[in-house]
Amino acid sequence: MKKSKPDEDKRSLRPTLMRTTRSSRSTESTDSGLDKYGKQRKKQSDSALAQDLLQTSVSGQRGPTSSDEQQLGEHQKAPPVVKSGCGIASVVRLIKLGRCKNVVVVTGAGISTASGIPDFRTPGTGLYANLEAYKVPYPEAIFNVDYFSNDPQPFFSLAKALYPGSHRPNYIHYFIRMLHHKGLLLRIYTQNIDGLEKLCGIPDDKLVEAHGSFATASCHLCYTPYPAEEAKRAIMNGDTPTCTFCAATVKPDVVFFGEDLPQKYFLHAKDFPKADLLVIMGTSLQIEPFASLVNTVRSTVPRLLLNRHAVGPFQRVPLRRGDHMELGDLENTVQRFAEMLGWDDDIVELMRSQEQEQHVPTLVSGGSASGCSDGEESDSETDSKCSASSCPSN
Ligand code: CNA
Repeated sequence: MKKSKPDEDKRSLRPTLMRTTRSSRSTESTDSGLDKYGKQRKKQSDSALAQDLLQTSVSGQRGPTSSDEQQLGEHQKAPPVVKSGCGIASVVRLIKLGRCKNVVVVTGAGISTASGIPDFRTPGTGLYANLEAYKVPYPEAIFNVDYFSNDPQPFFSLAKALYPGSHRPNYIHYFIRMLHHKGLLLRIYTQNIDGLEKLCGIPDDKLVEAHGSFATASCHLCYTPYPAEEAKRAIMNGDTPTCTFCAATVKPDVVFFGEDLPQKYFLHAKDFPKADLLVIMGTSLQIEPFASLVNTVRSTVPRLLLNRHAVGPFQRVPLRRGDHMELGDLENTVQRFAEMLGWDDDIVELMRSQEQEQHVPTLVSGGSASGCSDGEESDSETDSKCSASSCPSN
C-alpha cells in the first residue's frame, strides 16, 4: 500500500511515500544501558542539556562565538559564517562537552552518492531523473511490489547496479563508524540498501537497515526464503529467480512500497526517546514511516541536518530551538565536522586500514564481494581499543 501524506512543512506540495509496517509495537531493545565496554552510560540530565542549548543559538543565524573558537583550538577554527553554516560548530561544542553519548544517526541515499551510487531525487543525476533505461511509467513503480509482481525486470535492472560489491564506503560511512569507535553511537538507521554501512565495519547491533538489504532474498508472494547468492547470480545473468515452493518471482529482501519494514526497525521506539543527539544526513525525508522518526526525539534534544538543502522539519522558519543544519556537499561537510572534532586523522587511518584489509571487490556476476561478504561486520576488538584509549576527544 502506497499512501500520500501531506508534508509537515510544505503542506500538500509534495507527496510523502509510505512503506507499510508490520505493527507499531517495538521489539525488545537489546540495549541494556551498558555501553559496549560494559560501562554504565551516564544519563543525560534534561536540565543540563537545556542549559547548554541556551548557550547554543539556533543554527544558521549566528557564527561561532569566541568561546567556541577557543574550544576548537588554533588548528581547528570553525568555518566562516555562512547561511545555516554554524550548525556543526554548535554540535561540535556539545560533543566536546560530553553532552552527546547516545547519538542516533539517520541516513539516506545522499551518504552514498560520493561512492558513485545515485540517489533518487537529485535533479539530473538521481535515479528518478534517469529512468528511461528502466522503462517504468512513474519513478516509484521501480520499488512498487504490485508493479514488480507484474514485471520484475525494471527492478532487476536497477538491482544489478545496486548489488553490494561494486561500490566502496566513503568518508561519510567511516565518520559514522568513528562515532561508534568513540563509544557515542547508539544506533544508525539507514534507508540505504547498498550495504555500505556494513562494509565499512559498523557492527550489526548498531545498524538498522530500515528498508532491508540484498543480504537475503525470498519469494515476493509466499515469503519462502531463497539463497541470496543464487538470486544474485540469476539477476546478474538476466534470469528470473523463482520460488521453489510456489514458482512466483523471488526478490532480494529490499523493502518495497507496500511491504513490511524489518522487525529491527521497531528498535526506534526505545532508541529515539533515549537519544541525546540526532544527526540526519543525505535524505529528503520523503518516505514514511521512516521520515517521521526524526520527530520522535525529546524536544530538548539537538538535531543536526547535514544535506544539500533543508528538508522535513528543517524547512521551518525559524528553526526549532536546538535544530542545526549545515547545507552543502555532504562529504565536505562531514570532513569539516570531523576536523573540528579532531577525528579526521583517525578516520583517514581507519579507512586506509579497512580498505587495505579488504580486497577492493570487483563486481563478479554471481559471486560474493571478494574479501568481504554482505554480512561482514566490524572488527569490534579494533573498535574497543580505539575507543578505550587512543581517541583524543574521549
Ligand atoms: P532521496 O530522496 O534521493 O534524497 C537524497 C537526499 O540527499 C536529497 O535531499 C539530496 O539533496 C541529498 N544529497 C544527495 N547527494 C548529496 C551530497 N553529495 N551532498 C549533500 N546532500 C546530498 O533519497 P532518500 O534516501 O531520502 O530516499 C529514501 C529511499 C532512497 C530509500 O528507500 C532507499 O532505498 C532509496 N535509495 C537508496 C540508495 C542506496 O542504497 N544508496 C540509492 C538510491 C535510492
